[in-house]
Amino acid sequence: ARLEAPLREALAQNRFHLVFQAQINGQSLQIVGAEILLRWDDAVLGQVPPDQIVEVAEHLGLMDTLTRWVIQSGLRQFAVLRSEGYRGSMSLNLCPSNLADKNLAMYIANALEIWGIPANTLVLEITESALIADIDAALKQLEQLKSMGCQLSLDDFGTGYSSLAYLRRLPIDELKIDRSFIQSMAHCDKDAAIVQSMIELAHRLELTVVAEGVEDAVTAAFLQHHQCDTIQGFYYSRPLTLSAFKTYIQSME
Ligand code: G
Ligand code: G
Ligand code: MN
Ligand code: NA
Repeated sequence: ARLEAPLREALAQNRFHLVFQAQINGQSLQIVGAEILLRWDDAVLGQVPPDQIVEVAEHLGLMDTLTRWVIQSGLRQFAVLRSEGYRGSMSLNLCPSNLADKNLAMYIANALEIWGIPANTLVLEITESALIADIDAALKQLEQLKSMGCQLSLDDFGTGYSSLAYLRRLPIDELKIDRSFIQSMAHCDKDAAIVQSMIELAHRLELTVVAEGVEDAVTAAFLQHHQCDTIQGFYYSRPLTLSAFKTYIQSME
């Protein structure tokens, strides 16, 4: 309840911002994408974590509005990057109620057109829990996004209820291995074996595989050795403001 009034006000007064975290190709070490993450630094409350923002926004029935703000603001900044030569993809997080929002795919189609962004450069990250509520409605939105040409990514893979069943049912392009596996694999043989098997599974299903939460060189080297396509984490870059992300791109060229 403490967050409800401030969140309404922050949304009305445009006080959120977005940060960009680089995604690196495991073989070429080039930047191939960025995940957009929501941030809210409130004068009184301090930094409010995005999962809390999402929880309160859902409770207030403001999640559709917040997601539309993320889409517009994210694609506007993505258009700026593209105009300066950036050719990577951009990933956005969707949450459970977003997939029950029947107008979301159309909204995204319009936003892509307004900002002149090819649909196949936009990746929508979904979590398994997002699908439990109403799988048929969710599937309909996902099929529509897919038919527009957007890419779909299964986020936090390995932590949900029935990961493998979803892999079979959903029209996804990418699998993101949850960072809980990645962060312990350097000192836990079981987690290392699980990660290696997830990479193989993804490739057998012709999916791109992303490791998130990579924080050290040993982990990055293991992932590269086992042909993980994309690596994301503090080892390469923290989530950065747009201008810091531009500087990071230049430093990697
Ligand atoms: O950026 P950070 O690690 O603090 O994110 C914490 C959680 O909040 C993650 O699960 C992430 O997916 C989620 N999150 C971050 N930004 C957004 C957003 O714009 N929309 C949604 N729905 N979730 C987000
Ligand atoms: O659930 P999702 O994958 O969207 O979560 C993304 C969150 O993970 C972001 O809040 C981001 O700040 C955080 N994150 C990104 N890279 C790392 C990392 O290397 N280590 C840790 N601990 N968190 C990370
Ligand atoms: Mn994510
Ligand atoms: Na994740």
